[in-house]
Amino acid sequence: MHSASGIFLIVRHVAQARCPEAQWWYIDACITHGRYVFKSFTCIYVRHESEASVDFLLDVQYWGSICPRHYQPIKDNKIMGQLINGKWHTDWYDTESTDGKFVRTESLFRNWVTPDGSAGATGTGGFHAEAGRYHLYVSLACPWAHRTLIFRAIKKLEEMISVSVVNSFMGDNGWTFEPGDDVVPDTVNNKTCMHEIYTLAKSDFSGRVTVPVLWDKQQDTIVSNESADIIRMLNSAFDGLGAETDDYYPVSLRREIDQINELVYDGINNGVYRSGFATTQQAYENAVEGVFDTLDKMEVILSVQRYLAGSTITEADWRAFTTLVRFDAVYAGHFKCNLKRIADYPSLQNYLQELYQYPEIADTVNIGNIKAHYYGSHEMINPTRIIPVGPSLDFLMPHDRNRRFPATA
Ligand SMILES: N[C@@H](CCC(=O)N[C@@H](CS)C(=O)NCC(=O)O)C(=O)O
Repeated sequence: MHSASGIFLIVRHVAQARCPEAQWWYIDACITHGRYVFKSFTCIYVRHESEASVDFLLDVQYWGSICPRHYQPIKDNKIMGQLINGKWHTDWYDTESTDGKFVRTESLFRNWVTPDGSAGATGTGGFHAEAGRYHLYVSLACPWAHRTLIFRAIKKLEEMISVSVVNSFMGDNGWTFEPGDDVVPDTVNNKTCMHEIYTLAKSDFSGRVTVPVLWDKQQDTIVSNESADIIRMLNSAFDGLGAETDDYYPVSLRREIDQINELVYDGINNGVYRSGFATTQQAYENAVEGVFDTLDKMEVILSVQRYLAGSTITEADWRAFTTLVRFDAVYAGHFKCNLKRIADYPSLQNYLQELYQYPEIADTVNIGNIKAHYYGSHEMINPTRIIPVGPSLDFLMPHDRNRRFPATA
């Protein structure tokens, strides 16, 4: 195939292995000027001039001198998306500028629901706690979204806060409500993709489209997309409306909880992602070392006290739980955190069983969905998308935490 200028480019569309339309593309609009350089094989992203918003992932066999405005080299066949000025782009996390390290981006909607609608720790006011006003968008696979489902359950907020559950597969369009196992469609905004919820709230939104999202049905906007904040709202804002009044962030333990949260967030919540998404050996090894240092520390803490912040269960335990419960099923294998399993840590395993058996919790855990998401969606880690059969897990085995640490009160 030849362009008008005689410089040519032959490419094959490889957007997804499952794409039924895999075919050869001829992108002459991208070839503008310059020296003709032969290269044998590489991958590039090309944005076709005539379809400014569409990125093609191309497997380039021969390429001429391509206008730098129209391509950016990418590392691998990695697809995942984000919004840029309200437009959806399929980009994987950029680890090139950080020596192969995965760096999590900050959540951008940081308002708070409060009992009287006054502003919370960040953001603006106007989000008064009311039954039926708020909606949660979650993934059953996501450990951050799982935190919010746990708080909705243990605070008995199911009747007050409605929920939509995305499809476990996160592909070209990011999180979607495409029909599939466990999906609870978006009956609030009737959207198909999670990125449409973000652009409903902010039409020129730029950033990653993450779950969980707490949506305000009254102002038609996102209150927050930060799970750490959402669980604090659920912990107290609805107490006056009939929520369970147990307090998982009591004033007397805040210092201990904050300290544990920091250790657990860096070490394991985010640590397993830093391991799994690392793209250099060094970044991976550093991350894994941090994960197991932290698990070792947690094992020591839990061998002398019942919960992470002392003798009372707190949000610190729920924040650790969502990583621990996924660990042997996905982080040990898929994210290569494989020095040990949680099952090899006696106190952590015993503690994990206790938390799993806490009222309302087991129903929030869906290991099948978790495995389907991680092994099925991260094509650059698991190109075959084969989901391992094991490990066999039994979180219902009796624990003896109450015998080892009897209540003192
Ligand atoms: N800091 C956020 C992180 C949420 C997050 O990263 N969620 C992941 C799912 S486990 C996600 O939606 N990722 C999509 C993406 O990064 O494009 C929170 O805790 O709420």
